Amino acid sequence: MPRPRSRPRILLTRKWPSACEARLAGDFDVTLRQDDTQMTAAEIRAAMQSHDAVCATVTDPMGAEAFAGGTRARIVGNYGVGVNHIDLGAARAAGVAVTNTPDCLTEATADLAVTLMLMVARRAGEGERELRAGGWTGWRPTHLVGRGLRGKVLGVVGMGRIGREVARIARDGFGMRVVWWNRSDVGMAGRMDSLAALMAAADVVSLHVPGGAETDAMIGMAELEALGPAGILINTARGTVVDESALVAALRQGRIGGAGLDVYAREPQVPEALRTREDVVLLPHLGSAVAEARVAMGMMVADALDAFFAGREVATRVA
Ligand code: 8YV
Repeated sequence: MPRPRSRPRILLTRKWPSACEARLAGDFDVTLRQDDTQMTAAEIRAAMQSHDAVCATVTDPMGAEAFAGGTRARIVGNYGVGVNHIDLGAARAAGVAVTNTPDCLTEATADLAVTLMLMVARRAGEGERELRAGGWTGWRPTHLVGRGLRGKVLGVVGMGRIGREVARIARDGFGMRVVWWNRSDVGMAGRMDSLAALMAAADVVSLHVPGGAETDAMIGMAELEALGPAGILINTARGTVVDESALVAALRQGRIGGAGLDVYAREPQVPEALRTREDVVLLPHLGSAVAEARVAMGMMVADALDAFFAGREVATRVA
């Protein structure tokens, strides 16, 4: 049967799980970029002129220029919860709606923060690298001895959905005491008066604030010094939340004990000064990389587009 011509034209900037692509293809006239390369700002701008909806990801630069001078696109469906790569003010001014994918990736991202915590504390990355390089000479009592998490203090910075889930796992699963810091009160025990107080109280700090101007370089040398020489920093939020140069300096100078990172200020660039250190665990932005979560994210974007083009309320609208 020929497809009606009036179907909205939508672009997926990256390859999505097949089930999501198939569903979108059933509802819309879909442009798929199967080469799955990162788009440039100019390509995004052109896509906003040639499509009714652009389904973006964290790799797509959507600054003011993407919305400048009016666009054919009336909605950006972001595949991901973080929208710091999208100029929401410019979108609003241009009358373009923006949606995101909350909730469905909370557990996946929280689990990865805990994975990093354990990997750093138990020196799992060091051990794996040593073994693969053929350097393991056999068991010995003093080999790669790490630290336990039980009874230690976890400091959660940002008590949104993901921060709260990390706190729950740490408390219920590892017997950690949880302190937290957040712009607003979330009504749980352990609230600290300031970020400085949290950094000083915690053995492990996990970051769960959004990216963007408000949190840019929120963790600098003063915060890292307060965490102390045995302290561990975990970042699954956005790379820009941490001053990467200060982090490298703090690690070099022994001012903190280690770090577990999933995100970086200039992805996919990771400073060599971090890549060559044994006391850091580095993952390539895998927070939501769980099959079920990735399908749920795509379906959530599809729900948003269906509702939007049918003129219904969109539950996941952020602009
Ligand atoms: C996503 C994330 O996979 O949802 C987010 O904000 O950081 C990731 O886990 C990514 O943003 C895809 O756009």
